[in-house]
This record gives sequence, structure tokens and C-alpha cells, in this order.
Amino acid sequence: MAKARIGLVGLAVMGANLALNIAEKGFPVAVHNRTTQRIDDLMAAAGDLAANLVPAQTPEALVAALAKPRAIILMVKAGAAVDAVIGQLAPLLDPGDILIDAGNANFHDTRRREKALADQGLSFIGMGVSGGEEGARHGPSIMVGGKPESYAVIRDIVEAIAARYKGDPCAAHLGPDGAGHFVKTVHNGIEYADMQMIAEVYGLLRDGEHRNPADIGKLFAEWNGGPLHSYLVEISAKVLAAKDAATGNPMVEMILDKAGQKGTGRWSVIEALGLGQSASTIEAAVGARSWSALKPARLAGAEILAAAEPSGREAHAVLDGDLERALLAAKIVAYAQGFALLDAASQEYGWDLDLARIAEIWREGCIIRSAMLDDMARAARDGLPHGQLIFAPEFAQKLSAASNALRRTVAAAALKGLPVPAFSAALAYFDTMRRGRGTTDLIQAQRDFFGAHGFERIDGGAGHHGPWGGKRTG
Ligand code: 2AM
Repeated sequence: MAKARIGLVGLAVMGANLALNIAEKGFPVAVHNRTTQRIDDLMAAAGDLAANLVPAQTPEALVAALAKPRAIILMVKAGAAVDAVIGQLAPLLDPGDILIDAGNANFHDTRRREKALADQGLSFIGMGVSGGEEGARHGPSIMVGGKPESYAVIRDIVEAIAARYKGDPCAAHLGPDGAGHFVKTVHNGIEYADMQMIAEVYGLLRDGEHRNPADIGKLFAEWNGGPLHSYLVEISAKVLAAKDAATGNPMVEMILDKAGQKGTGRWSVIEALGLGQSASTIEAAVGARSWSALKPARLAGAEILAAAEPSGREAHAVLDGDLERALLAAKIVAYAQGFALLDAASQEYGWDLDLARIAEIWREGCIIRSAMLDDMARAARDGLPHGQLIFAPEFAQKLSAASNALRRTVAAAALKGLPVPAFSAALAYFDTMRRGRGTTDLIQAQRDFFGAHGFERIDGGAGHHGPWGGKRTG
């Protein structure tokens, strides 16, 4: 048999679906998994596509099945498993061969692996893949980091298996080493914020307006026909309409309110802080998931803090129209913070990220795909004033028009005693960025008072000290 164009290791759900996608696009793909039963299962389930799958029972057989230069996709558990598989394969490979990590790696790991493998003459690509199981099978969004010449070897395959937006593949080489995995991390961070904001609307309608899930789901389905059109609003509508087969209750009401997380949201926040930024909407979403895990404490808190129940909470209605605009405004801020984070990292690591291209490859295939990303891509192409998406004319106008709805929503939530951390963070950022004069003059004075840190004067010059006399303590 002719040699396979590409190899794939790791045949859990994502890997198996990606292998079928590659096979379907006409590329012979050699497949391997540590637990070989998964190889047999895939072959059995592949139907006609089995003709393009080459089962390899061992890493050696996998390597032997590949045309040179060999390219092998790793779709194994992020972390130690990636290093373990690299450790197995690298000694079997020749200079010029390429390993491609398609999992959700921390980009610092990707940079480390790229360096280590380069020392052995091997190429390493960090490839972010978004779209879940369905995307992997029928077209994900693919964010590639690595050497351009390595990407050139697999580009035809990557573009063939990616989702398409009006014919344009949702796949791109975004920069060297960890760039692809970093962009995927921020994609996931934005996803966290987007999901949290939708959940905050759900909470306001459920606990503030006593609306049932089916009713809220209908509202989301309506919104999905307008400017909020997006995969996450669409699936939220479907989720809220679903009934639990066992009890007949709305499915969502049978689900424990404790959200899981794997790390990409947290990494976004950590990287933002490390770069001197604050992706506060993403932080709010990550924090909300962490707080959700404190279920027993929250149940206790409902009793211990019962006296704090706000009075007159029914008086502060939140209106559907306001909620729709509030979600739009908050979502724009979340994406803006995500793009600002990408820009900061791009400068720090010398990646030269093309923000417009990133927005373009997120238009289809990935979890945050939405109508708005095409507009964001256009805005980024035109250049973001001061690097801020919220200053781009179209978005400045949209935000300004929706900002009072966001304000009323956050105010109503506060008066009702309902938490909306991501909405609140979005509003605080918006109000900070539209005020030329902030309040850190006082912070600088405080710092100078206790630490003699000095300050800049508005009439010029740095390193000034205030008239605090001998009162300084440190
Ligand atoms: P398994 O089926 O043998 O467990 C997701 O867990 C995927 O990562 C699975 O394909 C799993 O293989 C693989 N995986 C996890 N840890 C691994 C390791 N240390 N070596 C090889 N594959 C691993």
C-alpha cells in the first residue's frame, strides 16, 4: 500500500473524529492509540472511510506507514501525555519530520517542546483546534503556530479539513512556536466570558423575573435571528427547551450548578495579568466557575446571609429588550479584551499576530463562531484605534447605543441581589475607557506617601514628591 500522508496518535473522541475528517477529504491517514482497542473500534466504525485509514498497532508501525517528511498529529490528553508520546516518537523520526500537537496545550509548553525538538532536527507545530466533536468531524477552526515551512507540508490537509466561511477555510498559520496554542487559549477565554454572560441573562430572567427555562429558551431563539446570532446563543436556546426524560422537568433544572474547567480560561487570565493587562470579563467568568464549585458553602450562605436579601427586589424589572442589548454590549467588551490580550502577547513574544485573520478563522467551525466576528475582522483590517476594538467606529457606535441597556441591567441586577460578574466587569471597563480622567492620581499620591515612589505632575516632569512632610512611614 502507498504510504500515508499523515499520522494521528490519540483516538479518543476528538482524535477519532479528526482522523475520519482527514480520511473523508481523501488523505490516507495512519492511526495509532496507546490502547489498541480504540484503533479497532475506529476501523470498525469508519465504514467506507476505512479505505483511507491505516491502522498502526505500535508507534514503530505508525512511523513506518508514513511518507516523508513524516507529519504526525498528536491528539492526546494535554500535559504529561504529550511529552510521553513525543518521547516515544521522536527517536523513531528523521530530521525534517514534523510533530503536531492538536490538543489544548499551554503555549509555554509548546514553546518548550518546539525548542527541544528543534535541537533534534525535528519540527513542532502547536495547532489549536476548536469546534468540539462535531467540528473535529466536519470542520473545526484551526489555529496554527510553528515554522511556515513546516506548515507548508500539511497546509493542504489542514485547509481541507477546516470549516469554511463563504469558501474561505477557517484555518491559518498565525505565527511561530506557541502562537497557535495561545490564540486557542484566548479563544477559549472569550468562550468562557460569552457563556457566562448568557448564563447571567438566564439567571436574571429565572431568579429576577420568574420565567421558566422554555420561555427563556424561546427568547434566546429569537435573539439568534438578530445581531446576537451565534452558536452559543443557538445551543443555549436548545438546551433550555430540552426536557429530562426521567422526570419530565426542564433538563437544565436537573443539572447541578457546579461548572467544570480544564485550564484554558484560567491561562487566559494568568497571561493577561502577566502581560500587565486585565481581561476582566474572562476573569469574571473563570471566577464564577470557581465559585460555582463552592456549592455547600453557597447553600450555607443562603441561610447565614438571609438577612441581606434586598428589599423591593420585584420593583426593578429587567426588560427583554434591555437584556438583548446588554448582552450585545458586554459581548463586544469581552471580545475586545480578548483581542487586546492577543495584541499584548503578540508584542511580548514577537508573533506579529494578524488580529483580522484570527477573527476571520473564528467565523465558522469554532465554539465562539458568530455573526459579529465578520464585523470584527473588518474592523481589525481597518486598524483598531489605540489597539481597542471598542474604539473601532462600528463598535464604538454599537456599544454607545447599547451601553445604557447594560447599565440598567447591571443596576437592576444589583438592586435585585443577583450576581452578574461578567456584565459588571464589562460595564466597568467600558466606563473606565471612556473617561480621560481616572482616579489613580490619588493612588499615586498614596504610593508616594508611604513608599516615596514619586509621581508625574500634570504640568510636567516625573519623580515629584508631595508635601507629606515627615509623615511618610516607609
Ligand atoms: P488511551 O486510549 O490509551 O487512554 C485522551 O485521553 C487520549 O490521550 C486517549 O487517546 C489516550 O489514550 C491518550 N493518552 C493519555 N495519556 C497517554 C499517554 N501517557 N500515552 C499515550 N497516550 C495517552
